[in-house]
Amino acid sequence: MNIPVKNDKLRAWIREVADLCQPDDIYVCNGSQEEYTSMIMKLTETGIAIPLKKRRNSYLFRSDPSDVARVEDRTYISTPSRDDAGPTNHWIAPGELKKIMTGLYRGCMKGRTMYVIPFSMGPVGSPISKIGVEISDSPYVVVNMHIMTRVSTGVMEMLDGGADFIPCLHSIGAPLEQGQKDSSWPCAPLEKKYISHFPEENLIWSYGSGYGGNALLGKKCLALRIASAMARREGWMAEHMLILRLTSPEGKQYHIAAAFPSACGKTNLAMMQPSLPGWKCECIGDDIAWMKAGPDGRLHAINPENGFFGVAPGTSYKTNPMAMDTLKENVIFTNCALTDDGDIWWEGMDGDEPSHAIDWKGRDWTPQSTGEAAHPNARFTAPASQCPVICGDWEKPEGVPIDIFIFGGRRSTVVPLVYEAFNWEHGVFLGATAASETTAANIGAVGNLRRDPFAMTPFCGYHMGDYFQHWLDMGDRLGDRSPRIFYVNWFRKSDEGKFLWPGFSENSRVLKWMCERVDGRARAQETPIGLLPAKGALDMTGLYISADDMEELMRVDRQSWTEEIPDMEQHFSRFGDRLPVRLSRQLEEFKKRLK
Ligand code: TSX
Ligand code: MN
Repeated sequence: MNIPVKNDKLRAWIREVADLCQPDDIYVCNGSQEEYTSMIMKLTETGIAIPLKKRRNSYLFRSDPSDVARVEDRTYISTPSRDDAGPTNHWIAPGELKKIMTGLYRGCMKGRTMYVIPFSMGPVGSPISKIGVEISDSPYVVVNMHIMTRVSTGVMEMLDGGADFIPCLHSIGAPLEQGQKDSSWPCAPLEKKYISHFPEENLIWSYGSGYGGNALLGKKCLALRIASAMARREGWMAEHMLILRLTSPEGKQYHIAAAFPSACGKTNLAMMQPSLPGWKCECIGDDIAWMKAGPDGRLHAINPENGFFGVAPGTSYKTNPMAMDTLKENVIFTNCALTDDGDIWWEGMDGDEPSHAIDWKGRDWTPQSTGEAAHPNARFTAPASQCPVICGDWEKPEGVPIDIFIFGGRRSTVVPLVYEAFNWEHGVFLGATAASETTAANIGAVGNLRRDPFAMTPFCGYHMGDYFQHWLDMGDRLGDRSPRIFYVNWFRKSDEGKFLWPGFSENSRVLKWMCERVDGRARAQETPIGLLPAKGALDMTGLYISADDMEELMRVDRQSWTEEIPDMEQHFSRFGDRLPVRLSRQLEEFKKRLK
């Protein structure tokens, strides 16, 4: 077979994979409009993609009911030494895992086309960007990669010129026998699914799933798990963070990167529009930040992605109007409901629910039906460039200088609205102990406290203790040019169970205080947990919250914080002797401040 590829490593890899997987055809993608359109047309003809009358060039896909989310129990960090993967990752020895998966890959693309997808994570040619090549037998993956990454002939030209790349092998694990009828979402059963990472050779192997983070390998697999391991080796950072630019009425720009566990509204904050007059907020990214020290000694961030792969249910004009306006055309929807007039729908959308729809499993649905119309993890895939508040500099190759890091979680009690870390090391302690209460979006019981350090638990490609140390090292390197670190909780409730803070656009008041702290203009009061806004320091103009509610929102109760300590100690004990001494000292100092 003639493969139009000049890069020797890539040619050899394509040959090797084709020999193993035995596809009927090989197609090398160029990322063009025509390619996207022709693939979508084929998917439409076979009934796999459902065109939406109400949204131009937009399509609905329905996954197999067993293939609806990332499979963390089947996700592996395969380092030669088990200890190097750490306590938060699943591990199988590279030799053993490759043997198992090679067996699965043998002949797995029979009856299918093998697509070769060259892509850039980050603007093509940026010094912070990386090239990947995904080989996949899923046309759904190809069209999603077109939106979520930069697939282009420019990338192939760089590869032809000898550029290095990260190989990402993907198969849905469903070969077709001669004459066998295909299903609309072929995949393998759970026990044959493997999402594998070999960080010491920058390699990704995924088998058996066609969904999201299991299959679009540029995102969680490359841009977080593999990139985090590369970043540690190379002295930069790959973080599970949104990036936004806030501009003050005076025109001063502040760049903020924020990490939250799932179900805290990260995409909503990334596109938030300030309620404070004169303040402007622009989106740079909603999920991942790659950051490197620039020539100015400051930390510069890029969004390695090209689109948003967001959770649809709960997204509305009330919670995120800018996302809703991003979704008007050129969107792929997965596992949303289909309305009778040819539009999508999901729980939490504005307005009345439809009196009839087709649910995510393809069955008739009415408000009287027992289950949801859209799957709770239903997704939209949309180009970032379509976001009305995408920042003009979002593709700047050198990135934007980060002033502020925010960590946070969902806590109905104990944790106040906002506080600032005393210093970088204390900020790393806040990130390392970040916790969130589980919601219906998590598996297991609702309302349990779960530690999710830096929101990286499922995404760190190496030992979490070493990751904490890398954060400390970055602070040492950046010195007085380090971003300031804050912790927020939008979700504190009153005794009556009412949210104390209105959230959403009103969060701009909290962000404004952070900016003023950076400029040395806002007052803070010292407490055992950190620096809280002094009385009157939060701009509350035009927002009424009773003095009692405000007091409760900001309250730091020594007793309840003391009750958190055993859980923090247990959490830290997981990391054994790889827990940096500076963090155990932070915990000891915290205990002393609480006395
Ligand atoms: O995304 C959220 N943010 C950040 C927004 C920029 N959510 C949604 C979380 C689920 C993904 C929030 N929910 C936020 C928030 O700041 N705050 C809350 C809690 C809340 C919910 C509703 C109201 C007030 C607070 N008020 C009314 O419904 C009227
Ligand atoms: Mn994410």
